[in-house]
Amino acid sequence: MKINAKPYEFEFDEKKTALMVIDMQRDFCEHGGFGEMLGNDISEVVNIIPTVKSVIDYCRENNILIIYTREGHLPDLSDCPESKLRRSKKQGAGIGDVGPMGRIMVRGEKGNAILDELAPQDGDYEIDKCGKGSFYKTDLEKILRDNGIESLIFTGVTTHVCVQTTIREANDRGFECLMIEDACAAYDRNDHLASIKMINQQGAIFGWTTPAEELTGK
Ligand code: TIU
Repeated sequence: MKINAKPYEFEFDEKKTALMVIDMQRDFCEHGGFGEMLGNDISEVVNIIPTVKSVIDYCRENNILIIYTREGHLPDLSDCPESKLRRSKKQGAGIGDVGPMGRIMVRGEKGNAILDELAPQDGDYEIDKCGKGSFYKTDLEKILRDNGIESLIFTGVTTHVCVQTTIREANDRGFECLMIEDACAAYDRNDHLASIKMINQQGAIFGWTTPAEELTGK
């Protein structure tokens, strides 16, 4: 299949493609979550939820493998670098402390969960990660290789942090990456727009970008 994208058409085989839904968690998308506690306005992120849903629905209908990620830490915080812990506390959002949605950024807590309206279903993969990139200390690369995946479609938050870090990691591992522009968001729109420019420059240096309608037809 070929779709319009920047910097040129993106070609992929649905059977060798996976959809990545990056960190669409309460912690990044709802009031009282980690993202807001860090000092961000969540409105840009809230705005993309229906578009992310439309991309997920399209992928389900077309039997494209769906992989969800969640950023969070083990309850004993043994997978949280001291630097990340220290900086989170300095910002007033101490990882492991009790916040409005349970222990902040801890796996299994309310804030760590994927939004109800985008909930994973049987047959989807769910990956817990402790870093911004989805490959770091996870089974993601093995899952992709075992499923014969060559291309990745990206949705999620935040564009310039976890989405772009994962695209860079995937690109270095030889995957063809397509970022869905209006199904990704940063808290600051300028960071989002800058990320799009970084990804699709220099003849797809990290990958391609396109609006959701080019994929879903909606
Ligand atoms: N703070 C911010 O922009 N993002 C994160 O901390 N994590 C993700 O991007 N998921």
